[in-house]
Amino acid sequence: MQLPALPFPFNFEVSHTALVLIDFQRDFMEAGGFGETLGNNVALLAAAVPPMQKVLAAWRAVGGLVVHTRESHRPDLSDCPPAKRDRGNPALRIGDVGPMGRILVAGESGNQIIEALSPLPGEIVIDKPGKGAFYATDLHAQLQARGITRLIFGGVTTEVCVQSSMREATDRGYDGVLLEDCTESYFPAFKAATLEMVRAQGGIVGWTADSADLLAALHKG
Ligand code: TIU
Repeated sequence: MQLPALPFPFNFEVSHTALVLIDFQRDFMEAGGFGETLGNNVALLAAAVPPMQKVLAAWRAVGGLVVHTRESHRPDLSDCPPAKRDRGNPALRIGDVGPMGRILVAGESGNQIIEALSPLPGEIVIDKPGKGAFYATDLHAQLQARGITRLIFGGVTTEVCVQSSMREATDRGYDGVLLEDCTESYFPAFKAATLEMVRAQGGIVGWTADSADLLAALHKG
C-alpha cells in the first residue's frame, strides 16, 4: 500500500505495520491529571480524538496490529527517577493523590486510556516509565516477534512522548509515519515545529501524513 506523505510517499504492508497510539490517557486529556498539574490547558488535545477513532476502527477492520501506550509508574514509584518527580513546580507531583487518583500511577483511574480509544482484548498495551515507548519496555521485542518493521503513530503530546517514541523507533530500525491530525500538543507552535522537524532532512525522524489519506489507502486495499 502507498500512503501519500511527506517528505515522500510511505509504502507499507498491513501485516508488517503496527498502529501505535501514544498516551491517550485521562492524565493528559482531562482536568485533574498530570497534564493539567503541569499548568497546561488540556482541552487543546481533544481535536486528535475523532480522527484517531476513525483510523483505529479502520485499522482494526483490516486486521492490523494495534499498540497502545500509557505513561505510568509503579505504585511505589521505584521506576520514577527523583529527577522526574522533582522537575518543575507542579500543583501535584507524580504519585500525589488528585481528583482521578494518584498522578501518573498505574491502575489509577486517571492513568487509563480514554474510553473513546479503549484497547480491545488482544491489543498490545505498553506501560512505559519514560517519554519514549521503547525505554524500559518490551515493545521492541513484541514488535520483532510479530515481524513489524513500520509504525503509524498518533497520540499526545506531539513534541514530548510522540516525538521521543518516533526517535527511539528510528534508532531501532523502524520506519514511522505520524498522522498529523491524530496528534496534539499543549503548544500548537510546538506541534507545527515537530511535524516540520520529523520530515525535514529527507525524513530524518520519519514521515507525516493526513489520516484521511490513510483511510483512503486502507479502503482501496
Ligand atoms: N507534558 C507533556 O507534554 N507530555 C508528557 O509529559 N507526556 C506525554 O507526552 N505523553
